[in-house]
Amino acid sequence: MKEYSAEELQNILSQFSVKGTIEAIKPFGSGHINSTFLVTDTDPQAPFYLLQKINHNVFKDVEGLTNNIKHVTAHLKAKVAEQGGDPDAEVLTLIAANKGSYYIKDADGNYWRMYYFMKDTKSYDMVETEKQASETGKAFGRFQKMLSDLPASLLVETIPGFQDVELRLNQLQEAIANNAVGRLNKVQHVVDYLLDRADRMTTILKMGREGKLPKRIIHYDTKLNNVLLNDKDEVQCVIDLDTVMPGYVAYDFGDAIRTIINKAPEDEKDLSKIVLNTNLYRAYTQGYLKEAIDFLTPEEVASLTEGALLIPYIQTVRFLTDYIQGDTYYKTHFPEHNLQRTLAQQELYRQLETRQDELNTILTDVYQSIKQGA
Ligand code: ADP
Ligand code: GN1
Ligand code: MG
Repeated sequence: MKEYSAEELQNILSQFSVKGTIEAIKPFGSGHINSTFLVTDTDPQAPFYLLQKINHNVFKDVEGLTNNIKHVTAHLKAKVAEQGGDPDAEVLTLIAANKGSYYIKDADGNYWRMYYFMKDTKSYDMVETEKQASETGKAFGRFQKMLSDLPASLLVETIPGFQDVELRLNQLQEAIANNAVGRLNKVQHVVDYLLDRADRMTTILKMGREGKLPKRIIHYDTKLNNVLLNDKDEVQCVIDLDTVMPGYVAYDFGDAIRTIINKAPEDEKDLSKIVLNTNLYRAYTQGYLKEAIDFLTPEEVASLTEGALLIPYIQTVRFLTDYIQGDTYYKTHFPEHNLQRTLAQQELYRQLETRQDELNTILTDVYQSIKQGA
Protein backbone atom coordinates (compact mmCIF):
# COMPACT_ATOMS: atom_id res chain seq x y z
CA MET A 1 0.00 0.00 0.00
CA LYS A 2 1.17 3.52 -0.75
CA GLU A 3 2.43 5.36 2.34
CA TYR A 4 0.69 8.70 2.78
CA SER A 5 2.47 11.70 4.25
CA ALA A 6 0.77 13.75 6.97
CA GLU A 7 0.46 16.56 4.46
CA GLU A 8 -1.31 14.37 1.89
CA LEU A 9 -3.73 13.07 4.50
CA GLN A 10 -4.38 16.60 5.78
CA ASN A 11 -5.13 17.66 2.24
CA ILE A 12 -7.68 14.83 1.83
CA LEU A 13 -9.22 15.67 5.19
CA SER A 14 -9.59 19.33 4.25
CA GLN A 15 -12.05 18.25 1.54
CA PHE A 16 -14.57 17.02 4.14
CA SER A 17 -16.70 19.00 6.59
CA VAL A 18 -14.54 18.21 9.59
CA LYS A 19 -14.64 20.36 12.71
CA GLY A 20 -12.12 20.79 15.54
CA THR A 21 -8.32 20.71 15.70
CA ILE A 22 -6.72 17.62 14.26
CA GLU A 23 -4.13 15.99 16.49
CA ALA A 24 -3.05 13.01 14.34
CA ILE A 25 -4.09 10.78 11.41
CA LYS A 26 -2.90 7.20 11.93
CA PRO A 27 -3.44 3.83 10.22
CA PHE A 28 -6.15 1.87 12.03
CA GLY A 29 -7.82 -1.55 12.10
CA SER A 30 -7.04 -4.77 10.29
CA GLY A 31 -9.41 -4.90 7.32
CA HIS A 32 -8.13 -6.65 4.19
CA ILE A 33 -9.72 -4.35 1.63
CA ASN A 34 -9.91 -0.64 2.43
CA SER A 35 -7.17 1.50 3.97
CA THR A 36 -8.36 2.96 7.23
CA PHE A 37 -7.06 5.88 9.32
CA LEU A 38 -8.13 7.19 12.70
CA VAL A 39 -8.31 10.98 12.90
CA THR A 40 -7.99 12.27 16.46
CA ASP A 41 -8.74 15.72 17.85
CA THR A 42 -6.57 17.52 20.41
CA ASP A 43 -9.71 17.73 22.54
CA PRO A 44 -10.56 14.16 23.61
CA GLN A 45 -14.21 15.18 24.03
CA ALA A 46 -14.49 16.35 20.41
CA PRO A 47 -15.57 13.95 17.64
CA PHE A 48 -12.91 11.67 16.18
CA TYR A 49 -13.20 10.48 12.59
CA LEU A 50 -12.45 7.41 10.56
CA LEU A 51 -10.98 8.14 7.15
CA GLN A 52 -11.03 5.37 4.53
CA LYS A 53 -9.51 4.99 1.13
CA ILE A 54 -12.07 2.87 -0.73
CA ASN A 55 -10.45 0.00 -2.59
CA HIS A 56 -11.37 0.97 -6.10
CA ASN A 57 -9.96 -2.25 -7.54
CA VAL A 58 -12.60 -4.15 -5.56
CA PHE A 59 -15.43 -1.60 -5.61
CA LYS A 60 -15.71 -0.32 -9.16
CA ASP A 61 -18.85 1.79 -8.66
CA VAL A 62 -18.04 4.14 -5.80
CA GLU A 63 -21.05 6.36 -6.46
CA GLY A 64 -23.39 3.33 -6.29
CA LEU A 65 -21.60 2.02 -3.21
CA THR A 66 -21.97 5.36 -1.45
CA ASN A 67 -25.66 5.58 -2.34
CA ASN A 68 -26.15 2.09 -0.89
CA ILE A 69 -24.54 3.18 2.37
CA LYS A 70 -26.71 6.32 2.49
CA HIS A 71 -29.89 4.26 2.03
CA VAL A 72 -28.85 1.56 4.49
CA THR A 73 -27.70 3.92 7.25
CA ALA A 74 -30.78 6.18 6.88
CA HIS A 75 -33.06 3.14 7.14
CA LEU A 76 -31.20 1.69 10.11
CA LYS A 77 -31.14 5.03 11.94
CA ALA A 78 -34.91 5.42 11.53
CA LYS A 79 -35.45 1.89 12.92
CA VAL A 80 -33.12 2.43 15.87
CA ALA A 81 -34.86 5.73 16.70
CA GLU A 82 -38.28 4.03 16.48
CA GLN A 83 -37.08 1.41 18.96
CA GLY A 84 -35.86 4.06 21.39
CA GLY A 85 -32.12 3.56 20.67
CA ASP A 86 -29.43 6.11 19.84
CA PRO A 87 -29.07 6.19 16.04
CA ASP A 88 -25.72 7.98 16.05
CA ALA A 89 -24.16 5.50 18.46
CA GLU A 90 -25.65 2.40 16.85
CA VAL A 91 -25.37 3.20 13.14
CA LEU A 92 -22.47 4.56 11.08
CA THR A 93 -22.68 8.19 9.99
CA LEU A 94 -21.03 9.30 6.76
CA ILE A 95 -19.41 12.74 6.80
CA ALA A 96 -20.29 15.09 3.94
CA ALA A 97 -17.53 16.26 1.64
CA ASN A 98 -17.24 19.93 0.80
CA LYS A 99 -18.58 19.38 -2.69
CA GLY A 100 -21.89 18.04 -1.35
CA SER A 101 -21.09 14.40 -1.98
CA TYR A 102 -20.08 11.79 0.60
CA TYR A 103 -16.74 10.86 -0.95
CA ILE A 104 -13.92 12.63 -2.74
CA LYS A 105 -11.54 11.64 -5.52
CA ASP A 106 -7.89 12.61 -5.01
CA ALA A 107 -5.33 13.67 -7.62
CA ASP A 108 -4.20 10.02 -8.09
CA GLY A 109 -7.78 8.90 -8.83
CA ASN A 110 -8.31 7.28 -5.41
CA TYR A 111 -11.62 7.59 -3.59
CA TRP A 112 -11.94 8.53 0.08
CA ARG A 113 -14.80 8.75 2.59
CA MET A 114 -15.19 9.45 6.28
CA TYR A 115 -17.35 8.27 9.16
CA TYR A 116 -17.60 9.41 12.73
CA PHE A 117 -15.31 7.21 14.77
CA MET A 118 -17.21 5.24 17.43
CA LYS A 119 -15.30 5.92 20.62
CA ASP A 120 -15.07 3.35 23.41
CA THR A 121 -15.76 0.43 21.10
CA LYS A 122 -13.72 -2.61 20.14
CA SER A 123 -13.64 -4.93 17.18
CA TYR A 124 -12.07 -8.34 17.70
CA ASP A 125 -10.16 -10.26 15.05
CA MET A 126 -10.47 -13.42 17.14
CA VAL A 127 -13.30 -14.50 19.39
CA GLU A 128 -12.53 -14.93 23.08
CA THR A 129 -15.86 -15.43 24.88
CA GLU A 130 -19.35 -16.81 24.36
CA LYS A 131 -20.72 -13.37 25.13
CA GLN A 132 -18.84 -11.91 22.14
CA ALA A 133 -20.23 -14.72 20.00
CA SER A 134 -23.85 -14.26 21.09
CA GLU A 135 -23.67 -10.45 20.85
CA THR A 136 -22.31 -10.74 17.32
CA GLY A 137 -25.16 -13.09 16.45
CA LYS A 138 -27.62 -10.60 17.88
CA ALA A 139 -25.98 -7.81 15.86
CA PHE A 140 -26.37 -9.56 12.51
CA GLY A 141 -29.84 -10.95 13.28
CA ARG A 142 -31.07 -7.49 14.17
CA PHE A 143 -29.29 -6.00 11.17
CA GLN A 144 -31.09 -8.34 8.77
CA LYS A 145 -34.39 -7.80 10.55
CA MET A 146 -34.15 -4.01 10.40
CA LEU A 147 -33.30 -4.12 6.69
CA SER A 148 -36.03 -6.61 5.81
CA ASP A 149 -38.35 -3.81 4.63
CA LEU A 150 -35.77 -1.72 2.74
CA PRO A 151 -36.65 -2.06 -0.97
CA ALA A 152 -33.85 -4.05 -2.62
CA SER A 153 -34.34 -1.97 -5.78
CA LEU A 154 -32.66 0.94 -3.97
CA LEU A 155 -29.37 -0.94 -3.80
CA VAL A 156 -26.82 -1.64 -6.51
CA GLU A 157 -24.84 -4.89 -6.44
CA THR A 158 -21.43 -3.56 -5.38
CA ILE A 159 -19.71 -6.89 -6.16
CA PRO A 160 -21.87 -9.03 -8.45
CA GLY A 161 -21.97 -12.74 -7.54
CA PHE A 162 -20.03 -12.10 -4.34
CA GLN A 163 -20.69 -15.50 -2.71
CA ASP A 164 -21.70 -17.35 -5.86
CA VAL A 165 -19.71 -20.55 -5.56
CA GLU A 166 -19.86 -21.29 -9.30
CA LEU A 167 -18.44 -17.86 -10.10
CA ARG A 168 -15.72 -18.25 -7.45
CA LEU A 169 -14.74 -21.64 -8.88
CA ASN A 170 -14.62 -20.14 -12.39
CA GLN A 171 -12.28 -17.47 -11.07
CA LEU A 172 -10.12 -20.20 -9.54
CA GLN A 173 -10.05 -22.07 -12.87
CA GLU A 174 -9.00 -18.90 -14.63
CA ALA A 175 -6.18 -18.32 -12.15
CA ILE A 176 -5.09 -21.95 -12.63
CA ALA A 177 -5.10 -21.58 -16.42
CA ASN A 178 -2.96 -18.42 -16.22
CA ASN A 179 -0.69 -19.64 -13.43
CA ALA A 180 0.63 -16.08 -13.62
CA VAL A 181 3.39 -16.37 -11.01
CA GLY A 182 4.18 -20.10 -11.23
CA ARG A 183 2.65 -21.04 -7.87
CA LEU A 184 0.23 -23.71 -9.08
CA ASN A 185 2.46 -26.71 -8.52
CA LYS A 186 2.84 -25.95 -4.87
CA VAL A 187 -0.92 -25.89 -4.23
CA GLN A 188 -2.15 -28.59 -6.60
CA HIS A 189 -3.23 -30.74 -3.64
CA VAL A 190 -5.50 -27.95 -2.34
CA VAL A 191 -6.91 -27.36 -5.83
CA ASP A 192 -7.73 -31.09 -6.09
CA TYR A 193 -9.36 -31.11 -2.65
CA LEU A 194 -11.57 -28.14 -3.53
CA LEU A 195 -12.55 -29.34 -7.00
CA ASP A 196 -13.51 -32.75 -5.58
CA ARG A 197 -16.21 -30.96 -3.60
CA ALA A 198 -17.34 -28.46 -6.23
CA ASP A 199 -20.67 -30.17 -7.00
CA ARG A 200 -21.53 -30.77 -3.39
CA MET A 201 -21.19 -27.04 -2.64
CA THR A 202 -23.97 -25.85 -4.95
CA THR A 203 -26.85 -26.81 -2.61
CA ILE A 204 -27.68 -23.24 -1.62
CA LEU A 205 -27.45 -21.90 -5.17
CA LYS A 206 -29.78 -24.68 -6.31
CA MET A 207 -32.27 -24.09 -3.49
CA GLY A 208 -32.25 -20.40 -4.45
CA ARG A 209 -32.83 -21.18 -8.11
CA GLU A 210 -35.67 -23.52 -7.23
CA GLY A 211 -37.34 -20.69 -5.31
CA LYS A 212 -36.83 -22.38 -1.93
CA LEU A 213 -34.73 -19.57 -0.46
CA PRO A 214 -35.73 -15.91 -0.63
CA LYS A 215 -33.17 -13.22 -1.35
CA ARG A 216 -33.03 -10.72 1.47
CA ILE A 217 -30.82 -7.76 2.13
CA ILE A 218 -27.84 -9.19 3.93
CA HIS A 219 -24.49 -7.84 5.11
CA TYR A 220 -22.25 -10.22 3.10
CA ASP A 221 -19.12 -9.68 5.23
CA THR A 222 -20.16 -10.82 8.68
CA LYS A 223 -16.79 -11.57 10.15
CA LEU A 224 -16.35 -10.86 13.82
CA ASN A 225 -14.35 -7.67 13.33
CA ASN A 226 -17.14 -6.05 11.36
CA VAL A 227 -19.11 -5.52 14.57
CA LEU A 228 -18.18 -2.92 17.18
CA LEU A 229 -18.80 -4.01 20.77
CA ASN A 230 -18.92 -1.56 23.68
CA ASP A 231 -16.81 -1.70 26.85
CA LYS A 232 -19.15 -4.38 28.27
CA ASP A 233 -18.76 -6.44 25.10
CA GLU A 234 -22.34 -5.69 24.10
CA VAL A 235 -23.18 -5.01 20.49
CA GLN A 236 -23.05 -1.38 19.56
CA CYS A 237 -22.80 -1.10 15.79
CA VAL A 238 -22.47 -3.18 12.63
CA ILE A 239 -19.79 -1.69 10.35
CA ASP A 240 -18.24 -2.33 6.92
CA LEU A 241 -21.38 -1.77 4.88
CA ASP A 242 -19.72 -1.92 1.46
CA THR A 243 -21.20 -5.29 0.53
CA VAL A 244 -24.78 -4.91 1.82
CA MET A 245 -26.83 -6.40 -1.04
CA PRO A 246 -29.56 -8.97 -1.65
CA GLY A 247 -28.46 -12.54 -0.90
CA TYR A 248 -29.26 -15.63 1.16
CA VAL A 249 -29.20 -15.43 4.96
CA ALA A 250 -27.13 -18.63 5.03
CA TYR A 251 -24.24 -16.62 3.55
CA ASP A 252 -24.19 -14.24 6.52
CA PHE A 253 -24.59 -17.08 9.00
CA GLY A 254 -21.75 -19.02 7.39
CA ASP A 255 -19.34 -16.10 7.22
CA ALA A 256 -19.94 -15.29 10.88
CA ILE A 257 -19.49 -18.92 11.96
CA ARG A 258 -16.22 -19.00 10.01
CA THR A 259 -14.69 -16.52 12.44
CA ILE A 260 -16.66 -17.50 15.55
CA ILE A 261 -16.53 -21.28 15.75
CA ASN A 262 -12.85 -21.35 16.57
CA LYS A 263 -10.46 -19.15 18.51
CA ALA A 264 -7.58 -19.26 16.02
CA PRO A 265 -7.07 -16.38 13.58
CA GLU A 266 -8.20 -16.91 9.98
CA ASP A 267 -4.54 -17.14 8.92
CA GLU A 268 -3.39 -19.50 11.71
CA LYS A 269 -0.09 -21.10 10.76
CA ASP A 270 -0.24 -24.00 13.20
CA LEU A 271 -3.20 -26.02 11.92
CA SER A 272 -3.40 -28.03 15.15
CA LYS A 273 -4.65 -24.83 16.82
CA ILE A 274 -7.76 -24.79 14.65
CA VAL A 275 -10.29 -26.55 16.85
CA LEU A 276 -14.06 -26.25 16.52
CA ASN A 277 -15.73 -24.87 19.61
CA THR A 278 -19.38 -25.84 19.68
CA ASN A 279 -20.13 -23.62 22.70
CA LEU A 280 -19.18 -20.57 20.65
CA TYR A 281 -21.24 -21.89 17.74
CA ARG A 282 -24.25 -22.38 20.01
CA ALA A 283 -23.83 -18.90 21.50
CA TYR A 284 -23.76 -17.23 18.05
CA THR A 285 -26.74 -19.29 16.89
CA GLN A 286 -28.72 -18.34 19.99
CA GLY A 287 -27.95 -14.64 19.59
CA TYR A 288 -28.80 -14.75 15.88
CA LEU A 289 -31.98 -16.84 16.01
CA LYS A 290 -33.49 -14.88 18.90
CA GLU A 291 -33.53 -11.87 16.59
CA ALA A 292 -34.20 -13.60 13.28
CA ILE A 293 -36.63 -16.38 14.17
CA ASP A 294 -39.73 -14.33 13.31
CA PHE A 295 -38.82 -13.64 9.73
CA LEU A 296 -36.91 -16.80 8.71
CA THR A 297 -38.71 -19.54 6.79
CA PRO A 298 -38.16 -23.19 7.87
CA GLU A 299 -36.13 -23.75 4.67
CA GLU A 300 -33.90 -20.82 5.54
CA VAL A 301 -33.30 -22.16 9.04
CA ALA A 302 -32.47 -25.55 7.54
CA SER A 303 -30.01 -23.90 5.13
CA LEU A 304 -27.90 -22.24 7.82
CA THR A 305 -25.45 -25.05 8.51
CA GLU A 306 -24.96 -25.52 4.79
CA GLY A 307 -23.90 -21.86 4.79
CA ALA A 308 -21.49 -22.64 7.62
CA LEU A 309 -19.72 -25.10 5.29
CA LEU A 310 -20.12 -23.11 2.11
CA ILE A 311 -18.55 -19.83 3.20
CA PRO A 312 -15.33 -21.33 4.63
CA TYR A 313 -15.15 -23.37 1.40
CA ILE A 314 -15.60 -20.24 -0.76
CA GLN A 315 -13.12 -18.36 1.44
CA THR A 316 -10.56 -21.13 0.82
CA VAL A 317 -11.24 -20.84 -2.92
CA ARG A 318 -10.88 -17.04 -2.79
CA PHE A 319 -7.62 -17.02 -0.80
CA LEU A 320 -6.21 -19.75 -3.05
CA THR A 321 -7.24 -17.88 -6.20
CA ASP A 322 -5.50 -14.76 -4.93
CA TYR A 323 -2.38 -16.76 -4.05
CA ILE A 324 -2.23 -18.33 -7.51
CA GLN A 325 -2.81 -15.04 -9.27
CA GLY A 326 -0.02 -13.35 -7.28
CA ASP A 327 -1.75 -11.54 -4.37
CA THR A 328 -3.71 -8.95 -6.29
CA TYR A 329 -6.88 -8.76 -4.17
CA TYR A 330 -6.34 -9.07 -0.40
CA LYS A 331 -3.80 -7.03 1.52
CA THR A 332 -0.99 -9.38 2.51
CA HIS A 333 1.53 -8.87 5.28
CA PHE A 334 4.20 -11.38 4.18
CA PRO A 335 4.99 -13.22 0.94
CA GLU A 336 3.09 -16.49 1.54
CA HIS A 337 0.25 -14.92 3.50
CA ASN A 338 -2.51 -15.96 1.12
CA LEU A 339 -1.22 -19.54 1.17
CA GLN A 340 -1.27 -19.56 4.97
CA ARG A 341 -4.82 -18.18 4.91
CA THR A 342 -5.82 -20.82 2.36
CA LEU A 343 -4.49 -23.71 4.43
CA ALA A 344 -6.12 -22.43 7.62
CA GLN A 345 -9.51 -22.03 5.92
CA GLN A 346 -9.19 -25.45 4.31
CA GLU A 347 -8.54 -27.00 7.71
CA LEU A 348 -11.55 -25.20 9.16
CA TYR A 349 -13.70 -26.42 6.27
CA ARG A 350 -12.38 -29.98 6.66
CA GLN A 351 -13.47 -30.10 10.30
CA LEU A 352 -16.85 -28.50 9.58
CA GLU A 353 -17.54 -31.06 6.88
CA THR A 354 -17.00 -33.95 9.28
CA ARG A 355 -19.23 -32.39 11.94
CA GLN A 356 -22.18 -30.98 10.00
CA ASP A 357 -24.64 -33.34 11.71
CA GLU A 358 -23.56 -32.09 15.10
CA LEU A 359 -23.96 -28.47 13.94
CA ASN A 360 -27.46 -29.32 12.73
CA THR A 361 -28.41 -30.91 16.02
CA ILE A 362 -27.30 -27.83 17.96
CA LEU A 363 -29.13 -25.54 15.54
CA THR A 364 -32.36 -27.52 15.86
CA ASP A 365 -32.04 -27.59 19.61
CA VAL A 366 -31.53 -23.81 19.82
CA TYR A 367 -34.38 -23.21 17.35
CA GLN A 368 -36.81 -25.39 19.32
CA SER A 369 -35.96 -23.84 22.66
CA ILE A 370 -36.46 -20.30 21.31
CA LYS A 371 -39.78 -21.36 19.71
CA GLN A 372 -40.94 -22.80 23.00
CA GLY A 373 -39.85 -19.59 24.76
CA ALA A 374 -37.33 -21.46 26.93
P1 ADP B 1 -12.30 -3.13 5.65
O1 ADP B 1 -13.30 -3.14 4.52
O2 ADP B 1 -10.93 -2.89 5.18
O3 ADP B 1 -12.45 -4.33 6.50
P2 ADP B 1 -13.70 -1.67 7.77
O4 ADP B 1 -14.76 -0.68 7.39
O5 ADP B 1 -14.15 -2.96 8.31
O6 ADP B 1 -12.70 -1.84 6.53
O7 ADP B 1 -12.76 -0.94 8.83
C1 ADP B 1 -11.56 -1.55 9.30
C2 ADP B 1 -11.56 -1.55 10.82
O8 ADP B 1 -11.68 -0.20 11.33
C3 ADP B 1 -12.72 -2.29 11.48
O9 ADP B 1 -12.48 -3.67 11.60
C4 ADP B 1 -12.83 -1.61 12.83
O10 ADP B 1 -11.84 -2.10 13.72
C5 ADP B 1 -12.47 -0.17 12.51
N1 ADP B 1 -13.64 0.70 12.26
C6 ADP B 1 -14.29 0.86 11.11
N2 ADP B 1 -15.26 1.79 11.20
C7 ADP B 1 -15.21 2.26 12.47
C8 ADP B 1 -15.93 3.29 13.20
N3 ADP B 1 -16.87 4.05 12.60
N4 ADP B 1 -15.61 3.50 14.49
C9 ADP B 1 -14.63 2.77 15.09
N5 ADP B 1 -13.89 1.82 14.46
C10 ADP B 1 -14.17 1.55 13.18
C1 GN1 C 1 -12.50 -9.05 3.35
O1 GN1 C 1 -13.03 -6.04 4.22
P1 GN1 C 1 -12.83 -7.13 5.19
O2 GN1 C 1 -11.43 -7.30 5.65
O3 GN1 C 1 -13.84 -6.96 6.32
C2 GN1 C 1 -13.44 -9.48 2.22
C3 GN1 C 1 -14.37 -10.54 2.75
C4 GN1 C 1 -13.57 -11.73 3.24
C5 GN1 C 1 -12.61 -11.25 4.32
C6 GN1 C 1 -11.70 -12.36 4.78
C7 GN1 C 1 -15.07 -6.94 0.01
O4 GN1 C 1 -13.26 -8.47 4.40
O5 GN1 C 1 -15.25 -10.98 1.70
O6 GN1 C 1 -14.42 -12.70 3.76
O7 GN1 C 1 -11.79 -10.17 3.83
N1 GN1 C 1 -14.19 -8.34 1.74
C8 GN1 C 1 -14.31 -8.15 0.42
O8 GN1 C 1 -11.13 -11.98 5.99
O9 GN1 C 1 -13.83 -8.91 -0.43
MG1 MG D 1 -13.96 -4.96 7.71
